[in-house]
Amino acid sequence: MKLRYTPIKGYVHAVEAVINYAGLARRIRPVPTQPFDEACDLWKDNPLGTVPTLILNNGKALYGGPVIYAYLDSLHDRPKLFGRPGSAASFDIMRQLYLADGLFDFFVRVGREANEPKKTHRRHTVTRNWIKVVRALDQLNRDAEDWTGSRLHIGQVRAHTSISFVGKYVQLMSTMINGLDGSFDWRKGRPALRKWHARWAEHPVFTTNLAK
Ligand SMILES: N[C@@H](CCC(=O)N[C@@H](CS)C(=O)NCC(=O)O)C(=O)O
Repeated sequence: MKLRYTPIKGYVHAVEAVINYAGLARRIRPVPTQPFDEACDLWKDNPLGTVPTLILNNGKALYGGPVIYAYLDSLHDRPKLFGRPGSAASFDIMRQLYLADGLFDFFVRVGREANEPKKTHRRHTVTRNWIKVVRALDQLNRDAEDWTGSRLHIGQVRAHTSISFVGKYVQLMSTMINGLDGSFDWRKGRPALRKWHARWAEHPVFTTNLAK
């Protein structure tokens, strides 16, 4: 299989974590892809032109991170990251996946302002998107109160990778974007999430890199 991804450190992390968990690294060839490059032919595999996109061995493509995670989760015999299909728990796991994936997407939307000349930054757009990041973190902190001792699931995998990405880039982004506070620390006021994130930070699922 080929995985088309953006070679920004941390960006492809959730797919990597699922690949690590599932033990599938040998079956996947990472293909660096720049979706914002005019000449990029990603649209031939995925009309939406988004990464990640996974090209299966039969040539068919899967796109949308959560779709790819679900497919990869079907390929291993370990406890399933998506839980038991159809169970109440599985829907709550998917809700957390959607939340953590959305957190990441809204953070990226804030970051996209950096592509515009600084004086035309739309403060209202930055504020509106940023508040969603903050509220998603608050909800994940409430969810994390139940995560201690629970088996790793896809909501947690996406939460861990999204939060790490925010922590890694918020300060840098604030230097490029009007109205973004670079002193923001997602750990402050979110003790359950902080403790849980630290507990998994050095786990090979999250530290083994597929994409160079
Ligand atoms: N959460 C979504 C995000 C997909 C997404 O928007 N990826 C961005 C990463 S830069 C992209 O490819 N954008 C290309 C574009 O907006 O044209 C997923 O996991 O599929």
